[in-house]
Amino acid sequence: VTASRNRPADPLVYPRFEGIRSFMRLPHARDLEGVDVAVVGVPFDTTTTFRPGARFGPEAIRAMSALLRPYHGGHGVDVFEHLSVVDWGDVAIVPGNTERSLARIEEELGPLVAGGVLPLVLGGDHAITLGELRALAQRHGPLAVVQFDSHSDTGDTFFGERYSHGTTFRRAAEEGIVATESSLQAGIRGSLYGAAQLPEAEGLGFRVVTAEELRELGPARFGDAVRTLAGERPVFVSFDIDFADPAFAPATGTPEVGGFSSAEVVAYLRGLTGVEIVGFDCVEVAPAYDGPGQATALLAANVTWEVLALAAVRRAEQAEGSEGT
Ligand SMILES: [Mn+2]
Repeated sequence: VTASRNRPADPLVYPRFEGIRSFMRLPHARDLEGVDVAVVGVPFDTTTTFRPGARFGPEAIRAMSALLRPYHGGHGVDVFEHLSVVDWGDVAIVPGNTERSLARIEEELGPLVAGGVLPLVLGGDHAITLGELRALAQRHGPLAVVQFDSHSDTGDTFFGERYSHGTTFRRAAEEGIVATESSLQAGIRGSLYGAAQLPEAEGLGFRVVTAEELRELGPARFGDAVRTLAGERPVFVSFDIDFADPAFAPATGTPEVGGFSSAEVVAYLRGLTGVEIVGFDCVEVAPAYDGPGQATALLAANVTWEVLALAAVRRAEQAEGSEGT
């Protein structure tokens, strides 16, 4: 038990519409003493290939996260009884330069990861994941990746560029920082550049689960598949908001029809209990295209909340286990 546990402003003292919009109105802090989880913004959207604007994702997600309360009814857990959580703020990226931005992400996450802090990253376009994986692999070795996405993001180059939101997971595989044979891409759908695109992802070793296959599988068997594939490997969950249908998440760079409802999103994430999650990001929220109700940013805030709750459940179980010994 930590002496000073960081938790959100009490929503029954300070109404949720009040206060500065850090994630869940958590303390904005860079002191990692006793901290278990840090929410980190990465406002980088230089490599978007259709609609730009994900640089404003972190602020929009933080704004809607003010709606979240500290108790998770689905798992029956008071998240902040088990975890000390801060909002770290944003990584200072380099607008227009992907490789230097990736280096900045890796550099800034390094001390957090080394200190055993779980980083929950708010993007940003999907290129940022490569910087996160580089930082995490230094501590954990090659990670099992669970990628919720409508696209595989395993292209080789895009208009000659090697670093793009469409090439992230090929670069990660080449760098040996993702254990592709333990990794899975779920929700893949939409028109493709050609017949070779998905076989290429599978050729790298990823298990590709199309949207149709995922629907057939359902949340419980999906969770089983993840636990079996990952085995003992630590897991990185990368959630591209375009996994959700544009009816539920219109504000994204490259929307694809035939996606998942917000209820399905929640169900698939809750299926991941017991998974050792060491890193997470929610990417591709481009708030300029959101409706007046900010549904996309609201969903992204809830996706992050679900992963935070999974971490709390796991921590609670570990505490119970160690009490018995
Ligand atoms: Mn993606």
